[in-house]
Amino acid sequence: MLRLTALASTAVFVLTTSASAATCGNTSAGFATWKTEFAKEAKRAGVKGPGLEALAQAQYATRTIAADRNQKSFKYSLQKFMQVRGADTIVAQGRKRKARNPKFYAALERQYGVPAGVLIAIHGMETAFGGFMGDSPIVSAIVTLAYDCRRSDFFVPHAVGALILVDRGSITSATLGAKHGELGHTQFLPGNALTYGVDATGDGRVDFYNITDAMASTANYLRAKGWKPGKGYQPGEPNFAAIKQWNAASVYQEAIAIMAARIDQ
Ligand SMILES: [Ca+2]
Repeated sequence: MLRLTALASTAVFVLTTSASAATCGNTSAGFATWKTEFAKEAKRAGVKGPGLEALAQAQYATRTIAADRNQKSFKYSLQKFMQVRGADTIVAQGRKRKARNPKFYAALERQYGVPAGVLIAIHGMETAFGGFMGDSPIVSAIVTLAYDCRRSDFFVPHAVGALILVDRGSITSATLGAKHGELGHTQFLPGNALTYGVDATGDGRVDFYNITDAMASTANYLRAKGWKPGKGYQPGEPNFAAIKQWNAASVYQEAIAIMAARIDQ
């Protein structure tokens, strides 16, 4: 959720807003009509049969809208934030995860330049290493946010992204994620999942609920955001800029850098 502002600048689709754009709404009342209108836009953006079917089946996501309207602004100090998010536990578990699977993380660093600590810290922070990846149906959540008038422009490209992910077999109507449609081990928004997803297992499918695909996709995202292999990632060092692209909150960015360094020690 914190990531949304940062990602606003990295929307992956350019959809022409025309007079025919579907009309947003602030209650469930217009949702069915909107879906019919939006299906035309989605089709123009390249969504095929399975994605359009998922759109038709999408339900108005009441819990998502409630969460979206109740977002609190973020005022923790770095120290408090790290305490609340269990940084010490993430570091301790992260070191064990790295020690258990050194070849996997070494291979990711060879390919993308991103060290294990950064990927593991993000994984720990986003979902407690896959322990909780959300309980909201992604397509319904993201389509509802695209329909809702509050931030329609931001979410429309992610809704289209989610429908294309359905077309490609990465997700289905039933796939669960966070309340704003973030999916998988590291909670990509759907449009970013589509752009940066990597099939690292080689089974022909980008599966963000598979740790191999998810971690490679995360490394690929950071690399695409300018990660420089072998350079530092603390504040003031070259790769901190890439971490900033992951999440807009400065305490989150600094916490990731600190935890990553401790895991990489
Ligand atoms: Ca795969």
